[in-house]
Amino acid sequence: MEELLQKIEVYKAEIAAFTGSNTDEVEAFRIKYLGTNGLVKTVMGEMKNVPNENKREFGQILNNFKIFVQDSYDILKEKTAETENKIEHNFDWSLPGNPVVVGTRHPLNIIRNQIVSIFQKIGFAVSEGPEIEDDWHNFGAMNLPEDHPARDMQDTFYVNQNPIWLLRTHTSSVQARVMQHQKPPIRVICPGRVYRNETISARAHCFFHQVEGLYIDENVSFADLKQTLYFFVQEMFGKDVKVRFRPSYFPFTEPSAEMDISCLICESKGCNVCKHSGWVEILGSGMVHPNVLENFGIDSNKYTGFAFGMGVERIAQLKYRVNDLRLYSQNDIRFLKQFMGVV
Ligand code: 2U9
Repeated sequence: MEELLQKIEVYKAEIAAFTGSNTDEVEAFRIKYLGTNGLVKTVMGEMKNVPNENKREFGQILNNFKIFVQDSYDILKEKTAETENKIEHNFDWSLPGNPVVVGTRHPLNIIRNQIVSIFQKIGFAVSEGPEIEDDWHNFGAMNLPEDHPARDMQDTFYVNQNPIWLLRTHTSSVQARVMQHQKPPIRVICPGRVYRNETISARAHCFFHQVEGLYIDENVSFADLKQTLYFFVQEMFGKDVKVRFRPSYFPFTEPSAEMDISCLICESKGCNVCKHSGWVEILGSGMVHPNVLENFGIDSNKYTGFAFGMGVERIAQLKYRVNDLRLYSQNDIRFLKQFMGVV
């Protein structure tokens, strides 16, 4: 009994010295003393060992102890609520918030969006299609029959289970799908990712991005092609830009031409980018080959069309002076954050 009285005194001293002042600490206090397995319960349990003649006196002591603990807890709880309330009221709501880190648009998406909106201004619709294509949509329909030597320039990746499936080498396959389902007039641009079996280096990659365009109607001429592409470069690179066309060869267009613009980096004075020629190549184009029109049941005596294709990386390289293609897909934050704020 003497021992029990001593324990109670120790607990009382402990409680008086308790300094906890937040909700968690006060809750820990409650559990320790007043909880189901708390010290008050344990002390009360000792009553059964107290001789009958002392039970009355002891009952009083234990009861007082219980009241003391309960009162101490109530006071602590009230004080804590008060201080926490005060902290809340003293909070300066005018403080600036924590900055939210937002991502940046990828430079290729910025340029892709710009190209798309320029062509939308002059009435081109936008179409997208699958990246895994069949041989016919990618090659056959584009006047590139099997064993055609021009297929070598567009070697790609094939699906093991069925080699008629391949990763598209250009977005022409999307125009092919448009021609399958739509009658002329057709005026469409097709942005998207394309694949080639190339060794990765600063100047080549096994995937890149294109925007291709197609315009088919009666009386579409090479003059329409030139004026449309001239409008595009003026919108993209400014009114001072000059253009020139060089004859070229593509199996899907005849005649074909590559388009150069005057070098904006050195103002045509000669630099590394234009290889001291004053001109940089930006896209390929031409009049749609009659075979391609006929492949889709379009009468090539009635309808003509022009088509063009450009690499988004190439345009971005000229706009932002990116000299290594690999930077676009390495996800290096130091590269990407330079485009912060460009929309
Ligand atoms: C159809 C008919 C013709 C699309 C064309 C080019 C010329 C061209 C290259 C530019 C750089 C590919 O990204 S690149 O490597 N493209 O030079 N593309 S004409 O001709 C078509 C497309 C669809 C039905």
